[in-house]
Amino acid sequence: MDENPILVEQRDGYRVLTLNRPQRLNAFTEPMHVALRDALAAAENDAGCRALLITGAGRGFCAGQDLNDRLSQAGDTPVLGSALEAYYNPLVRMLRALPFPVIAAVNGVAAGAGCNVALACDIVIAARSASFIQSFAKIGLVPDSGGTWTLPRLVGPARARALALLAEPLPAETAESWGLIWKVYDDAMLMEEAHKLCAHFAAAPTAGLALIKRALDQSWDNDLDAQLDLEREFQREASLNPDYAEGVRAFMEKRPPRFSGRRRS
Ligand code: T3D
Repeated sequence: MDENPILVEQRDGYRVLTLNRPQRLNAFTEPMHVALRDALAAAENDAGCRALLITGAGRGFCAGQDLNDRLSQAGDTPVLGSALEAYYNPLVRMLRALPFPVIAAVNGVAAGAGCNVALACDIVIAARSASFIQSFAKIGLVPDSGGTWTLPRLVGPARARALALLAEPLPAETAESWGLIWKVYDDAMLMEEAHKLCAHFAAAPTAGLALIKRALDQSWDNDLDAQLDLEREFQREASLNPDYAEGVRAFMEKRPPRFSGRRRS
């Protein structure tokens, strides 16, 4: 068993989680799922954590499910619904619901569930050498971890279909130009840029950002009328947070704001 399938690093105002099974391109096993779930819960419970950075150790980001755990004996076919219910679905739900921005720094190949877990993060940046692969079709599976929901919304139905049906690697630069991800950086610059983003969010009005995440997610289910109502309610809630008053004061006084983030001041 791997000793530390998830490395956790505490920074000033944010945490870094590194998927750490480099010999298998950080493919998911049950212990890795459990460690990741615990690390996400710990970050959520830490009021001082205002952003999360997820990346991979070694040359890959994540190659999806570890297929060593899915090799079946003759006559013994693994049935996968329960693995999604127990691990992948809660992981994606948890990432979407975290009350602060989650940044994926895709340092290398992101395949299968590894690709879709990255795409479930709020901001995805990638090394120029990275690639994104919906590998599922190559082994007779269906994109999971939210892929069938995320892909058409990010890149439109034509590209989503081809990505899912062909399972071809999509180079990071194309992923950026298609709007699948936010930005591509030279490999040597990726982590520096990722830390810059996190440091920015560690000083941001976190409660307001959490409302932005929820509003954007809920917009997919709403018509314009319902979304306008939701914006009214969320704006009301945002304005009750002391960070709003501080933001306005700082602007008027021409100084940088001092946001309380997740702590009520
Ligand atoms: O099962 C369920 O619970 C349902 C959920 C499913 C979710 C899924 O993610 S299904 C999709 C699973 N993932 C894949 O099918 C991807 C398999 N991997 C690849 O196609 C390739 O490895 C990559 C395209 C990602 C990278 O290719 P390349 O040439 O850069 O590297 P490589 O040589 O293939 O891999 C390096 C090592 O990692 C290699 O081991 P070795 O030969 O050096 O000992 C390879 O076997 C291992 N590895 C890569 N991906 C996986 C893996 N080992 C186990 N599981 C993997 N997914």
